[in-house]
Amino acid sequence: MWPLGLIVPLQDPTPFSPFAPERWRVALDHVRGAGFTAVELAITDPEPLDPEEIAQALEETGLRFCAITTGQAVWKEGLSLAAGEEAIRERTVARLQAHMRLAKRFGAVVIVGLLRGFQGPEARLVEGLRACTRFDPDVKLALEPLNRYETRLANTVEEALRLIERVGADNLGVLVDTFHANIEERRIGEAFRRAGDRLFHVHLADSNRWAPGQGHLDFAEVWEALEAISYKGCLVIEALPQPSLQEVLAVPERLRARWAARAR
Ligand code: LER
Ligand code: MN
Repeated sequence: MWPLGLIVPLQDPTPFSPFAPERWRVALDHVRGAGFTAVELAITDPEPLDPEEIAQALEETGLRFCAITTGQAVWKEGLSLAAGEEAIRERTVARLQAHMRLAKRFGAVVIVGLLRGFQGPEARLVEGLRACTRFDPDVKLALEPLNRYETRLANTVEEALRLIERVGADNLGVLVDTFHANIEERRIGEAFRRAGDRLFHVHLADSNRWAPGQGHLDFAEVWEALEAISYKGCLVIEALPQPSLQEVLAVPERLRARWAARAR
């Protein structure tokens, strides 16, 4: 039903992907081989990357490059849209704009997760997001509500939508991650419905950040809500490779069987 993706890092390892960045081309083959049809690339800094090489690898595997996850630059370089220092805010906006240049060619969504920062006045965040949305109105940005233990800025869909309204741009939407929604939202299904046509991207993980089906989250509620809002984007598994990598790679088969059973 929905294209299903996995995360592949290109430059720095991430706990949410079982693959090593230096073997990203082989990783794409594994992703495809497991039945995924899309990929989210984890990119710290797009400047040194060769878009041609990425395009070629994607063409060989037939995978859709659906989103760029950008948060690794927080740990590596201390970037933040809400930072007190103007120079850091400027570097963060420039980095997101570089992501947008790469994303444009592939129709990928640029994710604003941890890059927004841990704390700071919302006005700084609004200003930074506005500078990005205006940079290229044809590239979509997705603000991801993150749980309270990761940031104080935009923990819920409602808070993200309020910020988006203040920014006032059609190319800024929401990424709902079921792991965060499970912590912060009253009802997960309601959160997806509230996002509605502003839902630009989805991360799937269970209550324990393991693959869907390995925790206690009710995904039927998620599928119902996605159908109700006629969601047309991708679903990307952002899970720890627990209890095993095999469980993560088995997700496409398991989910497709479940979706087929729902459709009957
Ligand atoms: C990023 O997509 C995310 O969900 C965060 O929890 C990463 O720290
Ligand atoms: Mn996420």
